[in-house]
Amino acid sequence: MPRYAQLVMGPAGSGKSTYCYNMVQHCEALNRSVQVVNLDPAAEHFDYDAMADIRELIEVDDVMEDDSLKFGPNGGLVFCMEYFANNFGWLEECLGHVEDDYILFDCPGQIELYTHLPVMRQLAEQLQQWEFRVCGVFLVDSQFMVESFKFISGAMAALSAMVSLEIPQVNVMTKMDLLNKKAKVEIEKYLDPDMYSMLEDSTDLLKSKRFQKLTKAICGLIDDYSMVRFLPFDRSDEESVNIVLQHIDFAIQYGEDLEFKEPKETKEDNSSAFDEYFQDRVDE
Ligand SMILES: Nc1nc2c(ncn2[C@@H]2O[C@H](COP(=O)(O)OP(=O)(O)OP(=O)(O)O)[C@@H](O)[C@H]2O)c(=O)[nH]1
Ligand SMILES: [Mg+2]
Repeated sequence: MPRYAQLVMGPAGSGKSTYCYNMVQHCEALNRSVQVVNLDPAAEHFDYDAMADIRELIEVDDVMEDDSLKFGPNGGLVFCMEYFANNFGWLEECLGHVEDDYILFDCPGQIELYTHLPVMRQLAEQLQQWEFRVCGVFLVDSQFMVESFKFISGAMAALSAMVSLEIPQVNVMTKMDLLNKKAKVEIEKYLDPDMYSMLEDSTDLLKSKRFQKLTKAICGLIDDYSMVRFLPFDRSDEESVNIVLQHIDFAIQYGEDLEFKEPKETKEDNSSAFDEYFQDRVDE
């Protein structure tokens, strides 16, 4: 039986720990057992019950207090993650081996972990060796995505993680519940964007021809990868949580080998819910 994992990644404060908590709640309502592992050695607070916590292995504060190392918070975090990568045996022991287990890994927010440091890739490879089917879930805060420039930057960060990890990835825009009506309509074009119209928005603002050319090349690159779709995550709307879960399940083929279990609450068919999500919000 395969095992299933979500690597919940994204910049600092994008909502990773909250996503894990909301996803566990949602899965419990569906009578699905999902566990969370905290992989942030600097975590101060999260609402879920962690099945394993990296702080039992190593903590950033301890590393920073070590006078022989002299690290600040970011260097300390990198040190912790490298230490973790050299001690995957700790994680193996914590995980044990439960058939068809489904685990969310709440990762740290330092963006360099997803751009050029090898540890997240090593983790993904290690999980695959332990028979996990792994999906990257890259979160970006919707508050920072409502302008073309910000969107391009968020999409580049997500692309960078996708290229460096080489696992299926679902991109998610979080905190949709915080957007007002107007912003919800505005953001629709960023969920499944046409990079070329976005390019026009950006180039109007750019005076320098060189920057226009660079922006065009970046938009072309994002378009070539066809990975710019973001799913909206609104924790106050079960349907939007369910759509995100369905996409991830599909990416890791969750459920193919499972026996059917009756969900606690009967859900309606959500096949067209993604398209209807915004219409409902606008109609409200
Ligand atoms: N309204 C709302 N607030 C959210 C949501 N997700 C996260 N937040 C808030 O955003 C802040 C950061 O959320 P976290 O879940 O800690 O974010 P994180 O990505 O785990 O942060 P780091 O681990 O520090 O990188 C907290 O104050 C959360 O309460 C959401 O979907 N809606
Ligand atoms: Mg967190």
